[in-house]
Amino acid sequence: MDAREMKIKAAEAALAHVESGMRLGIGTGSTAEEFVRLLAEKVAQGFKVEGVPTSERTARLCVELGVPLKSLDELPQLDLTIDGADELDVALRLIKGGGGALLREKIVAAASERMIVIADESKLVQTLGAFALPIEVNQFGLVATRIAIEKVASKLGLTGALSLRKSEDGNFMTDGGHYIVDASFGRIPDAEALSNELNAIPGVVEHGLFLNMATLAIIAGPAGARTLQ
Ligand code: ABF
Repeated sequence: MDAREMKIKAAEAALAHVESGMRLGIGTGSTAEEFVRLLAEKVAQGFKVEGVPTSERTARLCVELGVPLKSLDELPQLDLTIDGADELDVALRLIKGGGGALLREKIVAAASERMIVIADESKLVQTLGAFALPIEVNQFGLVATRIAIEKVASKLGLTGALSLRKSEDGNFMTDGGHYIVDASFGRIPDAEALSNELNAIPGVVEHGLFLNMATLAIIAGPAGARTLQ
C-alpha cells in the first residue's frame, strides 16, 4: 500500500464517524483532501452536511466537488472536525501547520465538539519534534518575535534553528496575512511548557502544537487503519 492509499484508508475510516446533518470542520492537507473527495461522493448521493473549511485551499476543493460550505461565523459550533497532522504521539498531541493553515485549523478545531486526526503511520512518533514546529507570527516586529522565541527555546533547553518560511515569491504568507517561522527543535520533551511559553509571546499569533484537542486519531498502515484515543 503506498502513502496515498494509506491516506485514503484513514479518510474512509473517518467518514464512518460522519452522520448526515452534521456540522463539520474540514481540514487542510493531502490527507484531509482525500476525506473531502470521499465526503463529496456521499454528498452527491444525498448525504447532508455543512462544512467549515480550515483554509482557502480546502474551500476551493469543496466548492469544486460540491461540498456545501458555511463560514465559521454562520456555524460557530461544530459537531466534528476531521483534519490531518504533521506528527502525533500516542497521547494525541499533534504538530500541525506544515501546510500553513494552523491558525484556522486551531480555531475550527476549538469550535468543534470532537476532532478526529487522520494520518498515515509515518506521522506517529514517540516524542514530538522531528518535524519543525510551525509558529505563525505577526509581520510587525518579526525580529523581536524571533528573539523571544529563541529565549523560550533556550529556557526550555531546546536547541535548533528558526527559519522564516519562504514561498516562490518571497516570504510565505498565511490565509490570515501572517508569516510562519519553522522551529527545528528536535525532540520536544515538554510540549505543554513550550505551548504555554509561546502563547505568552505577543508577536506569536498561534503555534502548531495542538494539545488536548484531538479526541481520536485514525492511523493507516499497510495492514489497515487503527484508532488511538
Ligand atoms: C494539515 O495538513 C496540517 O496541519 C498539516 O500541516 C498538514 C498535513 O498534511 P498532509 O496530510 O498532506 O501530510 O492538516
